[in-house]
Amino acid sequence: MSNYHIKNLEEYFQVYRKSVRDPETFWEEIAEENFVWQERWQQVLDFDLTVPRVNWFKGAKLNITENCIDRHLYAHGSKTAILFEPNDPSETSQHITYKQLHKRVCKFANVLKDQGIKKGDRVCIYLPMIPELAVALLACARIGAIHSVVFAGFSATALSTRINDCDCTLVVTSDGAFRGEKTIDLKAIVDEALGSCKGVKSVLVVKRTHSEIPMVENRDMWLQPLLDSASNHCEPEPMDAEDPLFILYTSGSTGKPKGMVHTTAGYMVYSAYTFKNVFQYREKDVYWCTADIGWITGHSYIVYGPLANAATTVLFEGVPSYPDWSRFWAIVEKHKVNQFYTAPTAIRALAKERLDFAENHDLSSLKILGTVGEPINEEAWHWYNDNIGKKRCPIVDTWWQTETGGIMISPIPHATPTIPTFATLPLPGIQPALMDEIGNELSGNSVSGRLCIRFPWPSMARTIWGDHQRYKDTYFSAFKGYYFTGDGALRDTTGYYRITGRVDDVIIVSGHNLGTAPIEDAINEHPAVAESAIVGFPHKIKGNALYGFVILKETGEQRDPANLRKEINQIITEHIGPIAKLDKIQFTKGLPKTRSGKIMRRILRKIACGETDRLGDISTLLNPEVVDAIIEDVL
Ligand code: 7RM
Repeated sequence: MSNYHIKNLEEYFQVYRKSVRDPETFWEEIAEENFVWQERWQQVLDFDLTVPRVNWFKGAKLNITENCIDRHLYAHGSKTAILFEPNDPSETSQHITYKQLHKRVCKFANVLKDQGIKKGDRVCIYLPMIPELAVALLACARIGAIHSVVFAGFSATALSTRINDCDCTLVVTSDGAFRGEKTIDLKAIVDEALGSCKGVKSVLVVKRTHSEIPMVENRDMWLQPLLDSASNHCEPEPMDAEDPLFILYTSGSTGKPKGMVHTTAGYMVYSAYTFKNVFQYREKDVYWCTADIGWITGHSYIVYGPLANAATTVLFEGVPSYPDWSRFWAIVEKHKVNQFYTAPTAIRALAKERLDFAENHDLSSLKILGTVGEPINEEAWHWYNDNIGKKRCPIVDTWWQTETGGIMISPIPHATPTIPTFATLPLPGIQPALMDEIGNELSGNSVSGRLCIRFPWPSMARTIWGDHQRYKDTYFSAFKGYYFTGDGALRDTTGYYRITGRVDDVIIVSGHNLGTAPIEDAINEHPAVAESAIVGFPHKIKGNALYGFVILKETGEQRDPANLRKEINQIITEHIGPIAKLDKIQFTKGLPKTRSGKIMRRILRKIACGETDRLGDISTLLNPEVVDAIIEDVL
């Protein structure tokens, strides 16, 4: 029996029990048998979750790109590593072999070096979904630079905040991006952002849209000529197991975004292990994850996990609706995709369209379907199962987070029987716990509570960049000795987990995690706005949509509400991006507040959801009378 590849339920239980009984031996065997190391570790695990301090494979030396590329060259050099499918279906797709990927990564790595980038430096990557994006990540990893990918849908303000937070000195971007029918001026956004990023010395620009763009002298350079003259050869930098591999920002419930730091060895081992098992990847399979590499799902399950397993991973530049809603299924047919991984919000959007978009394509290559990002509702699950998987493909409902680095709770296809809306069982090495509100762990089955993890796993984020205290406060303080996820969950009679959603102030809109605080901060900058509070409410396609309660200043009350609504969404678009726009904006005289001055979002949430008859106890409010006023005007 191999720990690395689980094939049936009995094996799962055996492996799981071993992983709990003796986590160190369990992970040590996996690390030893499935990766290449330049130097072996002295200790498998050293940790104290109260500090918190977590070290996996301490003392080991490795380079993740050697594991994702070099070691495959002998047996899989001519195999397609990255299968690029462009936005425009009439543009030819590209098959980048492991050999070609090796060359491209080495060249790019040398260009970074020529720009003075060295181990430990931070590089911001702001690119559309084109091969250079994956190559840029790997090129950073090759030389030990820490990449910080910023999703190319983010605004200039969001970009500059992230560049400054971790002091990036180099930015990789493109002239523009193709997204469906639109062409987006990415470089213009970067130029605007860099107006407030004094630390950035160079900008490397990939040519994609061939738009005319201004180049700033002594800062901006076209990438291609630099690549052309760079050497093919670049030795992989020896990295310590715990050297940071990347920073990826995620919204918090308060304040600025959190730069989650992932380190090298643990992240590699866990993303590779979970990719292999959750998607049951076999040598000739074509695997496709539709996420953007700007999110953790893209990092772990488009780039690192698949490449560490010598897989063929599809990289799609476009959107599901272009040229029409059959695009996903056309791609599945064209490339004979075997594993398909997407988000519930995409499934709901697709399910709303005509069925023949899917029916007109041959989907018989599909073996496994996956979902990630938010709870999947029963209706969407059945639509996916019936019309895409034709009831023959197991659906893996994978629960995890930016902070966890890899999939935590998920079925293993052909081992774990699936039930709609259940992420089912923890993967080997993962020890979930449910807690009640006063911090007691709930034992046994048929319980629900706050979802925590009781023991370290290799790919957990190690800190928040520049703010270890915040890392401790956010994840390790609510329940001493546990990692707190921020999610609620229930464990059913058989021990299966169902994730019920966030218990904090993060709202997931179309699979994007949005903190309410930054959106409120943006709105409050409008000269007519006094105060605001954002809550989520259920939305058929997006999962959740945003509802804003806004108190106007006196000057604002004289103004046309329709114009104000437009301006508020405009400010949000500028500060965060269009994904954070509000679906509903209600102007109100007051917000329900606790005596310590905190807005009671719980009440606003109920109002936004139309559950005004179940507001619960409002007697502790400072101003209970505003509640009735708000209900009267509800949209
Ligand atoms: C991978 C990713 C994390 C949050 C997480 C949950 C929610 C993710 C599921 C899910 C129910 C799922 N990272 N979430 N997957 N909820 N079922 N299968 O999404 O950092 O962007 O978001 O997403 O609330 O805490 S993330």
